Amino acid sequence: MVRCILHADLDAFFVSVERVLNPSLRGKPVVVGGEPNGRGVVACASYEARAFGLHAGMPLTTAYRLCPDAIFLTGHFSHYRDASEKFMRILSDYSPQMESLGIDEAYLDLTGTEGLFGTPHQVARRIKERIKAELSITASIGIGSSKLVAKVASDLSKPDGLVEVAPGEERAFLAPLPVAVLPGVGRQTERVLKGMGVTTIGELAALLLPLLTDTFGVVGEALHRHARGIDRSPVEPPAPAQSISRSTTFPEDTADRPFLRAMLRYLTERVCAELRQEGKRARCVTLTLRYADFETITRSLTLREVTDADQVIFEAGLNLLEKALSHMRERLRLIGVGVSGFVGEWQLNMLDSSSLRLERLNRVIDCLRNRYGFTSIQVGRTLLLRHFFPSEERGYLLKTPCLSR
Ligand code: TTP
Ligand code: MG
Repeated sequence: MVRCILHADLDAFFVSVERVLNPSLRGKPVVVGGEPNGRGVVACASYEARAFGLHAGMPLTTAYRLCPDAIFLTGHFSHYRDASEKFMRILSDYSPQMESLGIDEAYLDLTGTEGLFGTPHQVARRIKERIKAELSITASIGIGSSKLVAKVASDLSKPDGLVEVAPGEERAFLAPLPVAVLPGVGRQTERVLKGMGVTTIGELAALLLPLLTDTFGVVGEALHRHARGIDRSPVEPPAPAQSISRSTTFPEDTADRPFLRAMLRYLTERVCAELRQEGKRARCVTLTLRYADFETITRSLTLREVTDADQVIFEAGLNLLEKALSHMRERLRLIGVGVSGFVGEWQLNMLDSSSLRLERLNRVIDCLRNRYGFTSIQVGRTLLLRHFFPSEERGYLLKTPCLSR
């Protein structure tokens, strides 16, 4: 049976949300990622900034050199999360089969939904209109018989576009496009293909399978299929996260121990708030440290009992941190903490009375934070972060907030 897959991706997502918060940014080159003299990279460049060669992943200092007139913003991650949740809710109204990828894109399997919602084209128009009306931002949508074709179509239609590839037209649609638009074709593969005289997908599709498998191994088979527009992968919800983590790069490399402990405590609280929200408890705690020279070390510890308590996970993380600090060889640029080894509620043993007390205390703290903001209630240890970071509704505004799970 021919499937019908829709791929939706928000345009210049972080910048688009910033423009809702501050409409005077419209029509201007805008970069979300940090101060132009900062140490980070571009997370999102507006289309006006892209005209100067700016793109995601470029060091901010390079971005500033190429486009000194751009407006550089640190960003508002809690707003991006809210917008992302609303976007995903809109999409989920049109099919139970949905697969979200990251923060601003998702696939919907619309096969067989025509009787309910109209043609895929009508559904796509409706989704675009609702995103504009409810979020004041634009999305690009691709429709095709596979995830591959739908994604390439939506990328091609950007910004604010809608491209539908009719069944049977897949190969002709892909043929003139450069090989790099295919998923999995990175710089290295692109270079090798160029050496073989192949720059377009049509040229790739003309190559014989044995030549591709000799050159690329199993990846060669995928290239052969994809170049013909064949992709049978199903639309399915992403597997539940196996870990939850938070990390941040410091404004400056540091060896300030009270600051490092405070940062660890704060990031642990963020991790545990999510853990409790998901109704999970964890057994394993992992600390990540990155030195100024980018060498990264991770240290893990397994707890005797599973827990979702800030206090217990912080104790474990602090233990790991103190050990690492005792032979710290230079200043640090990043700290992160993560938990894994989850169990759901039903696997819990009876909690002892001190665990129950912590449990009740943390629920009250969660309620207060949900109502009055994350920094409305703090332990003494994290108070010194006030001198380093401004706070916003959901916590401190870190230089590089991390959305990883
Ligand atoms: P993308 O959808 O890849 O990019 P985009 O929405 O900014 O632009 P486009 O119109 O081309 O879709 O990523 C979505 C958001 O994810 C982006 O706004 C910022 C964030 N992001 C990063 O933080 N770092 C990155 O390297 C990339 C690629 C994205
Ligand atoms: Mg996008």
